[in-house]
Amino acid sequence: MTDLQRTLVLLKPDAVRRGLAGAILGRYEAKGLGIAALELREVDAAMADRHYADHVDKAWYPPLRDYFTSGPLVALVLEGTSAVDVVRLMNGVTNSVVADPGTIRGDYSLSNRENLVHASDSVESAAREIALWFPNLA
Ligand code: FUP
Repeated sequence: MTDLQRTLVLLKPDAVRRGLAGAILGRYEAKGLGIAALELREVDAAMADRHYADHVDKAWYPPLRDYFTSGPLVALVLEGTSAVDVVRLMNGVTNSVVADPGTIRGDYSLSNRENLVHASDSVESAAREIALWFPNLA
């Protein structure tokens, strides 16, 4: 059975600012994931709210939105076998302080907010997020 999936990945503004976009992208490529789309993007507050629709009412959302819109990010779609779960494992858990060494967050971040990367958390989320960020992707 093949399990070819696509997932929406963001190299968030801290990744670009810190010059880590290439190193992070290289990890995904070395794993064997393919790039289906990739674009440097400036994100406004309305786009942040659409992307984080599940979080907009949370107390920690306003500073998250400020961070998310603080500079350019790299939006991309990765594809490959079990891409949704594979990328989440590579990224590590949300709070980088406790993310496993060897994961992107575990190796490069010490923050629960500025944690470098976003990746869709399910096939359903991936479909929604890919449609939001890359509406013209076939
Ligand atoms: P993740 O799927 O790992 O990106 O995590 P969530 O969807 O739960 O949260 C989205 C983003 O909100 C995280 F990447 C970081 C931020 N966040 C905070 O700023 N504070 C929190 O307490 C939890 C998450």
